[in-house]
Amino acid sequence: MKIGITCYPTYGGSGAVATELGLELARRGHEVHFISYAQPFRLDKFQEGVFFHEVEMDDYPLFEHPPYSLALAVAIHDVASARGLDLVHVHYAIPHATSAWIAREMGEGAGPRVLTTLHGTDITLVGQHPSFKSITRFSVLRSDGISAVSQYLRKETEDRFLVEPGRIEVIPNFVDVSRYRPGIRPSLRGRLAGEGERILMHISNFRAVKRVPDVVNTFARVAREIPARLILVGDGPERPVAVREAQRLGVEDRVTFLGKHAAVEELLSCADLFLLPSESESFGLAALEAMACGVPVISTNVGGLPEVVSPEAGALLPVGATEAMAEAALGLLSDSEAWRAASQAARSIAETNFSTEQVVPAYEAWYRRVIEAKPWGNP
Ligand code: GMT
Repeated sequence: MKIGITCYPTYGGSGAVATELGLELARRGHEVHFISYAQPFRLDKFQEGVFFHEVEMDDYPLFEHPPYSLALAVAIHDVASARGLDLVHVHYAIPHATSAWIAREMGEGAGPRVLTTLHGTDITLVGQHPSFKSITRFSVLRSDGISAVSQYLRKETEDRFLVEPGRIEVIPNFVDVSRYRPGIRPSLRGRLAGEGERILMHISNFRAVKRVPDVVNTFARVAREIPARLILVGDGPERPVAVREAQRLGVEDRVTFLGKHAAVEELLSCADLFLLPSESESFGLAALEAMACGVPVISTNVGGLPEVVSPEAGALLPVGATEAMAEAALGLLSDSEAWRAASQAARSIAETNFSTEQVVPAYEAWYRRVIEAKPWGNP
């Protein structure tokens, strides 16, 4: 198949999943065209069958906000007609589903099928804002296929956008369990933490929804009891808040801010525990990547997280329950048998439910079903 993929190129789960999917589809013999305003952060190496098309934007003094959605629609339309795309698969509805819908209309009956994967805040937060809600619902419903990354997000979308049951498929996020695995580069551990220190890790885009201060708070309680280091990977608006929280709690010398990293598997496989105390999470890709590396996860029990993290692989606790999170962390970090069991369970869940080999064929089957069905709006 000839497949267009549009995603956000920036640090975050939806762009990561879209890129890993495109790369794997190309390995399976498909021709894959990424269309976005910049090269997706995980698209960092040449791979046969993969092309990147940068959306051209002409700035003009009249525009305080250059209309990216329109430029993207034109880029999708141009790539689709020049390369004969069978379908365009957009990740994150806003504005991608709208641009893809315009591109299909521009094809006047010969445009590509449009498939939209919903990732989370495109439905639960940004998509609820009055300035986006009606256009988001309109464009999502006009997609030829709609998928959500968890049962939770499917239900939220059905309820909030009044979508009839059965229209949204659930295809979960996935992880390459041969790349994300335990013990990738053990020598790195000594560079991340001191001798005898346990490593707690958090990876995110440091937005308020991730509750990074809760990560620091949980860590500070753990660090009072055992030698430990917190490694924070990523960057975003809450980073200064996390720095202040570490200073306030007197643990700033035990917290390392590593900034953004595209390849996180080497870091993850050195961790002893992954913390994800988010306010809301439709899936929690970083938790899955940690689990694949055999790292137990302590997360909140919200959104789609219970579909990914299980109590056997760590702990699921209420939002803001940092004391209970610290207790669970100490329980695992001071009992090697319990830690080993959780680590094995984490790896086994990733292998059994979320491997590339299981999930990417589900995307291919979905593509085939959508191509074989009549285009949207043709009864
Ligand atoms: O929705 C967002 O805030 C952004 C998005 C992203 O690009 O990271 O995150 C969502 O998509 C990820 C990939 O499917 C999921 O793992 C995250 O749980 C989800 N974030 C939220 O629901 C807050």
